[in-house]
Amino acid sequence: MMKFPSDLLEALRAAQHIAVLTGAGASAESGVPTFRDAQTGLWAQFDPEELATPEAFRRNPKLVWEWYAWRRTLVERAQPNPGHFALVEMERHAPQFTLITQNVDGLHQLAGSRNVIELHGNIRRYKCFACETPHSGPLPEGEIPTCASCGGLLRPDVVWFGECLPAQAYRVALEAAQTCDVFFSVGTSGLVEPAASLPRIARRALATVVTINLDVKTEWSPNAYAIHGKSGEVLPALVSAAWG
Ligand code: BV8
Ligand code: ZN
Repeated sequence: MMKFPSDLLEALRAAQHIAVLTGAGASAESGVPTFRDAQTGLWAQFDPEELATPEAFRRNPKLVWEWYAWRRTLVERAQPNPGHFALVEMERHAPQFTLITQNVDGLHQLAGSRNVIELHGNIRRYKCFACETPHSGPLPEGEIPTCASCGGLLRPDVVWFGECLPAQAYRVALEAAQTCDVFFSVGTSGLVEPAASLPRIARRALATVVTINLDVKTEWSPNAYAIHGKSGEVLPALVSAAWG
């Protein structure tokens, strides 16, 4: 049975507003490869930061399209894991709860989380590369489907490197980091800006910050808790320790 410091459990129970930022590590136990090791097999020779850019799509739309189609099949096979469900449970206990995700797999919504802030879009949605019109319904056949209104190429509705985040999504995420009582950073390498700054902003705003990751050593300091472990194991244990 995992043990947690009593002051952390008290902070969770007393929190008016809990904010959570998730990264690829939160979906790893659902079988979705994390962003940086998503390059297994066929894609081992590509750098995701090279493929996830508008330049790559302009240069070689077919390659980028195939990469996303491959990742989408992995996502469509994936099911939410106990970490996703623990966040649904946590949302029930916090008077105010803001779930911010960098993930594009839609697994939080599938688990039952309600207002999910998708900072980097969603691989299950498409839009036109030329006119940005969102595409709805099944994808038209063909090598690269085209836009019904302007004939431009369709692209995944995700935020590529060098592209701005959806303004409203980022505004809500920033506001949550600045005003929440407890901020969780779950399964993210903290490399990609501006999402990576959110935990620092929360810390500066005197929130209690909880980091759950495989690449941290467990250490508890006042209002800053690093917990080494798998999010699919730590989150359910923490939620039941705090709220029974
Ligand atoms: C922007 C969607 C303003 C696409 C993603 C130079 C030139 C141009 C830009 C920049 C530059 N320098 C910096 C920038 C900004 C750039 C950036 O930050 N680059 C980095 C790489 C240096 N950011 C941007 O471009 C952003 N836009 O800044 O706009 C602007 C405009 C114009 C010009 C300049 C600036 C847009 C960034 C969004 C990119 N899109 N995804 C797609 O998915 O294909 S980012 C992608 O990587 C993911 O979405 C994810 O968000 C991100 C980070 O990955 P993580 O989620 O952290 O996953 P990772 O694999 O890295 O780590 C997994 C972690 O989980 C690890 O720590 C591991 O230990 C842990 N883990 C594993 N298993 C578990 C676990 N933990 C717990 N339990 C487990 N079971
Ligand atoms: Zn179009």
